[in-house]
Amino acid sequence: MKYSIRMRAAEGGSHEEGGRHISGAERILTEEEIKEVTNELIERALTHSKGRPDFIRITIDTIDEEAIQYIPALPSDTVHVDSMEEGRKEAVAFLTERGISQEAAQIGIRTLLDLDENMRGAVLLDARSGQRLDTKGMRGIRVTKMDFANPQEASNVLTNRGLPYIHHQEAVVLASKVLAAPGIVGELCWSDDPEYVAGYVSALKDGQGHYHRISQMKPLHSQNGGRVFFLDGSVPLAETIAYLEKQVVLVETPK
Ligand code: WAQ
Ligand code: MG
Repeated sequence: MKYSIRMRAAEGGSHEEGGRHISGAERILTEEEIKEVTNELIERALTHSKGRPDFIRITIDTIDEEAIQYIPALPSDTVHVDSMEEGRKEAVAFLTERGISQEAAQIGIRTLLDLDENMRGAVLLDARSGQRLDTKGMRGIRVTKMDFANPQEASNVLTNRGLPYIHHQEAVVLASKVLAAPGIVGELCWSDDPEYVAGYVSALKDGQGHYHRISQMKPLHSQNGGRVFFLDGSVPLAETIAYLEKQVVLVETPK
């Protein structure tokens, strides 16, 4: 039996009451692993650099193992930039080389820069017009029910590759699921954690997805951050959202 574990934490009340989003995480675990990892997630929520939450919710559901989809991890590379301005230009260039319009890519960057508080989920934008497609306001769409198929092995592989950061490792899982979703052709992200200035873009080229890590997307000590998913309109919006929120996905160890 496997379980989906999700954690979200906020300050100033729950998210529903307008509390400020502090942190969230999702894992897929066996029964033996649940207790230990639940403790880790609580510890992580309580010691987050964005502040101390007064609301923490842990949700645990069983999952149907027959429904698990196994997908490869996106291959990744890192580009080192000298400034956040250069980082954002690099993000736009990567996305526009992969079929996302200049306008949509720029709107994506602007949307994240304009956030004056953190969202819990992502903003969905049309990859051509840049128009917002979801109607979730400051909540956004939250991707859940995903993990590495073999978290320890995946973490070792990425650590040996010079990427020991939990931010990176979790982002590879999320980005791999997101780009596997029907109708999604790209993503833009940088962290809302004040000390983590790296971000990434991902997109498809000739059907192959790629994760492009960018060393700087924002100033140090800033809590600005978020996620934008770009959609091509090839499937109904509800189908994309159902995949993001409900499909159980395990990501294979990066090659
Ligand atoms: N579903 C949708 N949106 C999410 C989710 C999720 N499960 N988790 C986070 N977000 C959104 C939300 O708006 C957060 O405010 C924002 O993303 C940033 O979340 O390779 O750590 O967890 O080194 O702070 C980039 C890694 C790390 C770059 C990103 O995001 C690299 C990161 P954080
Ligand atoms: Mg964060």
